[in-house]
Amino acid sequence: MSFAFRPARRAAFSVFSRVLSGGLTAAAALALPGTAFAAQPEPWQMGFQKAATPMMEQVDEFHDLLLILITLISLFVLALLVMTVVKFRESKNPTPSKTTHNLLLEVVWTVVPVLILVVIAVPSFRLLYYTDKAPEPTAAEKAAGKTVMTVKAVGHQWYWSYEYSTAEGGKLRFESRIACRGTIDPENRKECEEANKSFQAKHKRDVIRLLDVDNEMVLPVDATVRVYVTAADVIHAWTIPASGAKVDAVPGQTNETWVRFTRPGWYFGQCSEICGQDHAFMPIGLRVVTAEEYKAWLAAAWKKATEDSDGFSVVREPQKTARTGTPVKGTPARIAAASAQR
Ligand SMILES: [Cu+2]
Repeated sequence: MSFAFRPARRAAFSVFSRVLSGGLTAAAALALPGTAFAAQPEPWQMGFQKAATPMMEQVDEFHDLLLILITLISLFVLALLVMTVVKFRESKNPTPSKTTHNLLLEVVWTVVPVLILVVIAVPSFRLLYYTDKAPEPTAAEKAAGKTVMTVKAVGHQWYWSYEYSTAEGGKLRFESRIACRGTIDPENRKECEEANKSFQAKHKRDVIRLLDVDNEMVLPVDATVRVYVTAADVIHAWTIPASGAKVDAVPGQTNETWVRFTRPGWYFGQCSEICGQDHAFMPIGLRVVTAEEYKAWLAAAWKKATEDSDGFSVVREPQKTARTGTPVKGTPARIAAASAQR
């Protein structure tokens, strides 16, 4: 999808976006030495984070269209106001007109705003439908073996958990909690420092306070990923600004969005629904890697899951127990424990 204003927009915004993206890249390089790209909020940031998915590129374009429209409308209204104040001031216009109706004027000021709304509504609805469902792979992509990957994100008070479908006969589940953000308690401080040191050793960079997590979500670059979002307790919202995806995580309901990251790097978001006292401390950390790196990560994560370690576990399909017939969900250990109790 491309809007008709695109060439004009390019001219008007190229300088602005170049300054912005230049600033972002420089700041990202400072924050994350050795990392290609990181999407996170920056001090004095003026615009959106740099788009990393086709969806966010379209959000940017729609935003720019609206910016042009509201600027033109504001300038027009300002011009009318100035004209009225100057031309119809008391000294210049001592006997005001008593006109109350003007058919042509009334038709114009009704029809023109309607047309403006239509101009906004068409790309708006197109974008809404585009963000709603992951596009099915084209014939060429299917021939190349490309499919739509599915990941489930579950909001909890106050962390996220992710479930990946695997070919191993079970789902990979892991918990993603905020990396230690500092503490004044001397006992916990030691633990915190150690956790952050092992983070540094693993990722070759410092922890970004309030945005980094212990177990980040990992996705392959250029893969279409359908993200199912739900919650286990109260309403949360899963979002990564650079991807354009933002969807409510509602208990008992599964919402859907999708992402396709066009370049590797780190991407960060935060729960965007006021969900309780630690709402600010359940960030979303995502690392986008090459297909090979993803395979290696998945194999290592699956190994950890089968060992039930480090917050990683395997979710089997619900199994029915012989006595009660009630399905039991959870890790192999939990299913075995529940079966033993019955
Ligand atoms: Cu939340």
